[in-house]
Parts: sequence; structure tokens; C-alpha cells
Amino acid sequence: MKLFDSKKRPLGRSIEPTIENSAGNPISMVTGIGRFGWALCVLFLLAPLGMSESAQRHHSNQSHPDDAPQIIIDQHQGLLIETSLNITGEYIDEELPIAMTWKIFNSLELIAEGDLISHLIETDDLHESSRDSWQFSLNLNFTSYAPCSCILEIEGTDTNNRIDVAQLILFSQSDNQEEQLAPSIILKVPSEQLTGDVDLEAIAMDDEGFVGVQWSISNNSEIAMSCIQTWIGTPESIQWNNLTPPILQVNPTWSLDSTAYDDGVYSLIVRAFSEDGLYSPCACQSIGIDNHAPTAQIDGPSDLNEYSGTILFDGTGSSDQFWGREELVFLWVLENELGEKTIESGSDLRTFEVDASQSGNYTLTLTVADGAGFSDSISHQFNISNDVPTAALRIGGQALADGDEITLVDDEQWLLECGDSIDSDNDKSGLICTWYVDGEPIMTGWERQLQKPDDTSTSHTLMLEVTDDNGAIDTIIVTFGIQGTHSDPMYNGDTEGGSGFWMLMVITAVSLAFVTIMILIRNFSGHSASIPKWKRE
Ligand SMILES: [Ca+2]
Ligand SMILES: [Ca+2]
Ligand SMILES: [Ca+2]
Ligand SMILES: [Ca+2]
Repeated sequence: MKLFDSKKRPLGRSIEPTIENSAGNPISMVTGIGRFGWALCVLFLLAPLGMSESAQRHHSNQSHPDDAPQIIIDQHQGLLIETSLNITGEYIDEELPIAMTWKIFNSLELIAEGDLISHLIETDDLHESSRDSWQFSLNLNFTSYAPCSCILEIEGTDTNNRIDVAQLILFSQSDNQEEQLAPSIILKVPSEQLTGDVDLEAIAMDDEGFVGVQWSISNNSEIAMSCIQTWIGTPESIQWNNLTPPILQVNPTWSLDSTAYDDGVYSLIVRAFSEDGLYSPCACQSIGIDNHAPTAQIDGPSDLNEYSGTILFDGTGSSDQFWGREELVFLWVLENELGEKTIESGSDLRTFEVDASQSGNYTLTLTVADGAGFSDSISHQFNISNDVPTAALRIGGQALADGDEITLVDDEQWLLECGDSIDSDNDKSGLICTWYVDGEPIMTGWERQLQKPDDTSTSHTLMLEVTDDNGAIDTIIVTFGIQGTHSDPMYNGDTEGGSGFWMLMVITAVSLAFVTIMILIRNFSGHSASIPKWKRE
């Protein structure tokens, strides 16, 4: 957004003060920890609760930040220079800068500039952040600059293009004339993103000491454009607020109630004024005002069945007034029934993926944080259900249903299969088939051989038990026996009854035939047959 757009940033102000200042600049440490600082704090607080690997990975990525450089000038503000001055100071960072320059402004005019990078000499000093430091020394001849209400600006850029700027107010009076020198001003803003009451500080001096300050805030786009420069001329039609010249000889500080303004981008402008009626150029800085918490939103399913793949939860509906979603840091925390957490965070990390193959009750919490440290959280509970498998059994290639009875051809073994069993795609390949004969588990496997039972005097039961990764079970029980033995479930029923019937029929038929034949024989032979007769003789 505009605030962080380098094109609109006044020259020489740090790019991301919320990050670098946590290591470098004590001013910003007081005011806010910024978006990433906030996210890190949340992660730090969550750490003892147990982080998943992904969370720790994320955390470790941020545990070696590249801090913004820090430039310190040894000389005091408001120095009066007669002819020449030796400026000394330190550059503090992890490594040497890629660029380091100095510039001298007289009012709005750049009157001299040069390179400092070749003037850096490493020191043995150890710093709080255990970073290295390099000393610089710069000889400036002011004879050609006087009279001058000057500001020396030293800017260093590190390898990640992070910038620090140090500014020093200098006055140089010409030898021959006692001209009144205009005051100069340096504005110190604790952060680019302001919220609530903000303490602001300026250094406003002329060659005789501290002077008064006027300040103003504007959301005028032309002023915003000119704010690209560190110092600008006084904008037209601007309402100044006066800070009366301090009685004590200190830098003016004042409190800005940022809640008096809508969230947005503004230009903060200050100028110094002396008792002589002289004004400094205006120091201008682009600031953001944010006094409203963002709102978190999660879109995603609440109930679903397991499958191979991921469920996408979408936090795109989260938003922040004026600043929008793009500026938000997203922190996702997924917690399962065991209290195990998976944590992911990142800028505008709008979506979160969950493995759909792991059934259970989950709580997904999204926290979004804006640049001012406001945040909002929302929790979404969802359940991934496990499908109970459906067992499917084949013996010798024939599909059987629960309760079936089967007569097996007399053989030594028969092929058993359970591969047609049904479950969700993620569970299918992991199904366990356990085979029971007469209630005894004998083997597991998708394809096995059923050995011929030793006892063929009675029928047997075969049970297939199909179990998925969640322990959900389905079973099929069939009764089997071997053809031609008493074990055949059909042996005592249709087979025996049928043969008895046919036997009876055969016996009856044979008997009938026999009787018929006997009758026929008697009939044909009876009359002609000689019946033995008694002879009288
Ligand atoms: Ca650095
Ligand atoms: Ca906000
Ligand atoms: Ca499962
Ligand atoms: Ca299942």
C-alpha cells in the first residue's frame, strides 16, 4: 500500500521501521512491534504449547532477521561551524553497507554530497545485537557554504536495501556579516504506522538554540507527492498547530491523538519558527493512521467425509478498514482432538490446507493482525468423518453375501478374495482383511487360500472381517462344506431327500413291472398249459 511504497516515502526514512527498529532504533521499540514483530510474539507465546514442524520451520526462518542498519553521528545538534568540521560516527549492521552517502542541505537546496563507503573502518566494538560496527570520519570545509542553516544527512543502505538516515543540524555564519540564520528542523516519527496517542518529537534550532515548532497533518494528495522530499516548502492553505517555544531548553515533544483522524495515509509536516520571525523549511513524513481492528473470517466446510487430498480453508474474507487485506498478517492454528497444533503464519497468507484423509474433530483458528498491532481471531470447528468399510467376499471367484451357504467342489484349497471391499479412496488400499474359520482367526490378506478342513463330517463357517485405519469394521459370514461329504450344507437336505425319493420310485417301478410280468405269464400259459391230470389207470 501507499505507506510502504518506497516511491512515496520521504527520502532517507527507514523503509520498514517496525522490523529494523526492534533491533536498532530505540525510539520505535517504545511505540510498537509491528506486524511481524507481533506475529513473532504470538508464535513465541504459543511455543510452549507445542508446535508442529511446520510452525517451527516458519519460526526458524524468522529467527535470523536482517536488521536495518543504524547510523550514529557523534556530534551534537546545532553545532556552530566557523570554517571546517570533522564529522565522525558509526555504522552498525551485520555487514558492510552496499551504499553510504552524505549530503548537505542549505534550506531546500542540496549544496554538497559525497560517498562515505570508502571511509568505513571496522571497529572492535561489540553491540547489543552482536552486530559489527564501522567508524567513519568526514572532513567538511564550510567556508564556501556560509552563511548556512545546514542539515547534514548520512544515509546507509544494507544488502537487503534497508536504510537508516542520520541527520545533524549545523549552522555556519559568514565572517563578515551578522546575518540572522533561519532555524532548521528534524522530525522524529516513532513509526510509519500510528495508532492512539503518539508522542512526536522534533529537533528545532537556530544558531542561538531551541525554537518553536508548528505542525500539521494533511491527506492532500499534492502534499503527499511533494513529501517524497525530506524537506519541502510551506504548502498552501495548511492549518498549523503551534507549539510555543519551550521555556526549558529541550526539544519540543507533543502528543498526537491519531483517533481524531480516519484510518488512512497522511502527511505529517513540521516547521520551526524563531523569535526573529524566520521559518525553517518544512520537514515532511508520510504516516499511516490505523485505529481499527481488522476482522477475521474463515470460509470452509464443517462436515465432510475422508478423501485423498486437502481441504482448503479460505481467509480471504478477512479485512482491515482502509488498509485492506493485503496488509494483514495471517496466523493459522489448527488443533486436533489430541491438542496437537499446526501453525502457519505469513503476510496475506489467506488460505490454509488440511489433510482430508485424517478423520477427527478439528478447531481451526485464524488471527489476523494489522500494521498497528490490532488483531481479530475467529475459530471454525469442523469434522472429518471416516467411512465404515463394506466387506466383499469371493470364494473361488464367486461373490457371496452375508449368510450364504456354499458347497465347494472337493479340492485341497479354494481362493479367497476381499479386494472388492469398499471404503473411501484414502482408506481402500489400507484395508485389512482377517479370515476366520469356525470363529478362529487364521490369516490376514486380500487374497488367501482356504485349506480343506480336516473334519468333513460337519459344515464350517468362514468369516471375513474388513478393518480400516480407524478400526471401523464390516463382516461377512458364510457356511461352507465339501461336495459329497456330510460337511456339505446341502447333504442333509435336498440331496438325501432326492435320492430317497428316486430310490422309492425305482423300487416301486421295478415292483410294478414284476407283478405285471407274472400276471401276463399266467394268462398266456394257463389255458393251453397242460395241467397235470390224474390218470384213472
Ligand atoms: Ca542489515
Ligand atoms: Ca486496522
Ligand atoms: Ca479412515
Ligand atoms: Ca474408512
